[in-house]
This record gives sequence, structure tokens and C-alpha cells, in this order.
Amino acid sequence: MKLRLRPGRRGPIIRVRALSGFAALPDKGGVIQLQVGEAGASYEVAENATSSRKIIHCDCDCFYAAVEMRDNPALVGRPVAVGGRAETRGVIATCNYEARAFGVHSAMSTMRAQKLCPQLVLLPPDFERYRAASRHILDIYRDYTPLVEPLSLDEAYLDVTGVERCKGSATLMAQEIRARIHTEVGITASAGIAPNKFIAKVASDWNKPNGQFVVRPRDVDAFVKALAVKKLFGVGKVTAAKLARLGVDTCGDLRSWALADLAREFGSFGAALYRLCRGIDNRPVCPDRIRKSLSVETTYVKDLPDLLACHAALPALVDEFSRRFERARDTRPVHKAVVKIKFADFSQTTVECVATAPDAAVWSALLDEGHARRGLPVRLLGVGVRFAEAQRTVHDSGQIALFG
Ligand code: TTP
Ligand code: MG
Ligand code: MG
Repeated sequence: MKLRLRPGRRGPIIRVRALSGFAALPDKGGVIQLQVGEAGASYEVAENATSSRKIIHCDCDCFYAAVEMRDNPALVGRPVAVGGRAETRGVIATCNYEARAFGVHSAMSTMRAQKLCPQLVLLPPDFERYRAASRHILDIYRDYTPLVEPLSLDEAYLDVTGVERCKGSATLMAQEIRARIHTEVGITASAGIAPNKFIAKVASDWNKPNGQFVVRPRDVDAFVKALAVKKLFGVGKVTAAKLARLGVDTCGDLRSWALADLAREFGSFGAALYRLCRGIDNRPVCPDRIRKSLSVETTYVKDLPDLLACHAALPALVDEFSRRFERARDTRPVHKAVVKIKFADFSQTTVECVATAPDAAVWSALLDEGHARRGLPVRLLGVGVRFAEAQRTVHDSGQIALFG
């Protein structure tokens, strides 16, 4: 049996007429469960409409390369990439759209990029200038709303619900913001405008570069239905390949899967897939997110068969972690070390212990402990740390510290 309740025009409120033997149990993911008392069976009803928020996702075009072209106009019109040199086995961080026409892209080895495009202008990254541009862009966003959630140096979500500028039109706000980034910072950005974060992020890619795309609430259903599943947040190459094997290419295909079947195939990610393919995403925009942890993880193309293979994979993860840890330059003390393991059957476990610094030996011991819990081949490994809670400041404790 399949039940679908359509929300009224005014919003996502679903009214369930009280019938004896039925109970409506809303859950925080936007899925309403109807429980049938006597039979004890339960049916899920998707809440079709997302909330009536207005979200803008803004993402700069070929960000590092754009800053380089701004600062050296002689580069404009030539294929330009930012990245490490081929001799040091470097990779491309990004490249401008002229270089993309040759097939060059982010994460490609520089050696390959130079084969594809021999006239490529290769520049080393200069993070200080990228950070300065990023700060300036964030100031522009905050001129419109305090609800700005940066995702990286070049992109952010803005919640402009109820903002009265531009006659309250998120579309016009996005246009104005992009024009200001162009004149004040000297680079271009693209934007997606939609009722939730997930759709806004997908939409910002639709008219790149230097464009924007609006998905109105009434168009969400059709937009998501036609969307390739590989565009869903969290669906990487491995999951996309698995879905393709199961005959699922679009979100429309995925909708015929019951929640229980998705949970069986994809573990805890199944519930997220169930909601995302229906365009449901109730995550709020969180300004000033304080990083509570830092971790890196890898999903392996072929499962790691045993503990020995997991230990052999550990140094690469530790290296990658060290690079990110340096870059993040977090000043808070480390509180815990964590290892995450996802087994071949998609079951997942995390093991942690108190630690004051990232330490390969500690992660190695945690790996032993976590692996022993299932002893299956491993599809994903992750290592990370949790940071100690920030010290309470005079401001938020209301007290003056007595000792230094
Ligand atoms: P992106 O926004 O993913 O890419 P982009 O801005 O270069 O290009 P697009 O027009 O498609 O948005 O990433 C932002 C910056 O992050 C990018 O300029 C360089 C850096 N980056 C890397 O260093 N490595 C990577 O693999 C990716 C994807 C990005
Ligand atoms: Mg970008
Ligand atoms: Mg980006």
C-alpha cells in the first residue's frame, strides 16, 4: 500500500484526519510515518514539499585561476591552471574554462594536463590572495543576511528567507550579489536559488560560468525527478556505480525503492537517499560553524580484504590528514583520536580514544579494535581527531577568569 498526502498551498503542513487505529508520527527528516494500529504495519508517506525557505548557493567560477587572471590580465584568454609541478608529481587544483576545453580538470595530474594542453600556463597556488578574495566575498554576502554558511573558500549558502532587499526576490538578490562580486572583487560567481540547500547547490552548477538558475518550489519535484543520482550529495563514484548496477540512473528511478530496501543496501545513507531523491532536505543554514572535528576518509575501488591490507592503507590516510591538519591551522587542542571503518556489508563502526595530538600509532591501535568488531573486508577507512570544546570565554560565562 502506498499513501501520498499532498500539503496544502500554504506550506508543508500535512493534516491527517483522525481515523481510529491510525497514528501519525512526524520525524525530523520530513517523513511522516503512518502506523496502523491493528495490523502493526507501518507505511511511510513522503512530505513532498520542502519548507518555504529561500536559499542561495553561490560558487565562484574557476576560483584560484580567476584570482590569478584578475591579478595578471595578460593571462586572460590563455589556458591557465593552478597546481603543483609535474616534476614533483603535482596535481591540478583548478584551471580556467579555456583549459577545460582541452579536457584539463581539478585533481588531474599535472603531467597529464600538460600532455592534453602543451601551452597550459601553470601557476603555483597563493592561498593568501585566495583567502583575501574569499573574505571580501563573505562580507558582500553578510550585507544581505547574517545566515551565511561558508563551505569552502569559494562557496557558501545564504538563507535569505524574509530578507526585504530586492523586493524580497532571492533571484534579484543573487543577481545583485554576483554583480557586486564582479565589480568589487574582480571575479565571477554562479548561483543556484531554491527552497533548500541540496537543490540550491545542484542549481548553482546549472548555468556555470557566470550564470544562475532558479528552482521554484513548484518545480522542485520535476527538477529532482530528472536529476542523475550521481549529483546527489554523498553519492561518489562507488555508490553511483552500485546504483547503476541496480538499474538506478535518475532520482525518478530511485523513488520506486522502499525506505527499508535502501537501508538494507546502503545502511544509514539509505534514509538520506530516500529523502534526497524526493527533493527533501531540511538542513538549516548554519552560520559560523565551529569545526568540532577534522577527518579524512577514502572509499576504496576494491575492498581491502583483511586487517593487513587496512594497515597498509593507513599511511596514505595519515599523510592526507597531516596536510589538512596543517592547512586548517586549528588552534584548539586535540581531545580524541578516531578511526572510522565501513565494512563490505555497509555496516559502519567508529572507534575513538582520548589523545592530545594526531598520532599514527594510536590510529593503528584503534584500527585493530574496530576491525575486530566485524572482521569483514573493508570498503572505507577514515582517520581523524575531535577537538576539545572551546574554553568558555568571559563573554559567555558572565564571569571573569580568576587565573590568567
Ligand atoms: P570548485 O568550486 O570545485 O572549482 P572552481 O571554482 O575552480 O571551478 P568551478 O567554476 O567549476 O566552480 O573549487 C574551488 C577551489 O578549490 C578551486 O578553485 C581550487 C580548489 N580545489 C582544489 O584545490 N582541488 C580540487 O580537487 C577542487 C575540486 C578544488
Ligand atoms: Mg567554484
Ligand atoms: Mg566550490
